[in-house]
Amino acid sequence: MVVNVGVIGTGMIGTYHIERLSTQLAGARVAAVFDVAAERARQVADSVGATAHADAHDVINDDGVDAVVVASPGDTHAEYALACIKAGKPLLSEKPLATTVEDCLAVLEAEAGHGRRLVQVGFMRRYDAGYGRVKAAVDDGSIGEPLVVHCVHRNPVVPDHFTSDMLQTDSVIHEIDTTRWLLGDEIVAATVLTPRSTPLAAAHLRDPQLTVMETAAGAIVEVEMFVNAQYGYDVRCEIVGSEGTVELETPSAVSLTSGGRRSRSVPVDWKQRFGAAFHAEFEQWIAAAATGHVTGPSAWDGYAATAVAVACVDALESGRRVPVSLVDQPAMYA
Ligand code: ISE
Repeated sequence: MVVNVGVIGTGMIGTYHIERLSTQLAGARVAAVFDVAAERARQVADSVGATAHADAHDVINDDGVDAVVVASPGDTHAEYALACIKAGKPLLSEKPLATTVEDCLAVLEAEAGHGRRLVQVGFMRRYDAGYGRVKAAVDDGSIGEPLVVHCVHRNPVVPDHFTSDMLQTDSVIHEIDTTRWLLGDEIVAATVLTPRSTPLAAAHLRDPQLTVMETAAGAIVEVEMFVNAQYGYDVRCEIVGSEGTVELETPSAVSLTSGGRRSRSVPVDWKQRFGAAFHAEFEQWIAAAATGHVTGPSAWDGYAATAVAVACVDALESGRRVPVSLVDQPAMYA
């Protein structure tokens, strides 16, 4: 079966997904697209033989569309997730599921009303082979009880529209999700420290930021988030446990020894670092969408991540430790 996919948003991440769906994945084709930039949407649609619609809801309600990828700006995600659930179509929503806790809860309620999962949130790091090995080591007890998680997340540069809050809502949100998933534990409080900013960041930006999160089981997670690190794209994660530690390796990094020096390469950007993870994520989602049984990171995961990210923004702005409390988990996500 070929899954006919509608894509909402033909910006950078949307076109990245469209290219993969059109040229690299068996079992899927892009049938329809929408973007507020209509001319760009038309060009992208023409290049893959899809229809460009004038409204995102026309993509969702197109009878020729079986499943939807939402890659528009974050504050539109909840509206489109609700429309997909109403239409009974599986969707892969880029993170965040929604920008507010209230909107996330509305999506949870709608999905519960539908009675089975339709929503997958694009936390692609869960499909990275290295993170998978870290999780296996935690799950099989190799490191004992997880006590501390050290994370580094560095981007070489960010676009001008990037704000201080986005270090949390757009970037640290990956560590929020991977921590919950790796430890099988919820985050219950967050504090954000701000060292002096790099002179290479835009004047309005607090960069870097150090986020310290506490989990329900008592582990501490610290994330150094730095979006103007210049030298490359660098994501690290080490979990210190009661009986050992496990550390994420950067896949296919090259170690070069020459002229009395040894050096290792660093990925240039998130596409290079996580391209294989995006591929695995889409392969799995297409197979799931074909059966109508969605299995990846859920609307609950999207809700929990947004709840923590919102607390992190509050912690950043107030300088205080901000507790996080979640509603009871509906049975369908257990
Ligand atoms: C961006 O939106 C991503 O999702 C990247 O994976 C992350 O590294 C970056 O910091 C975000 O801005």
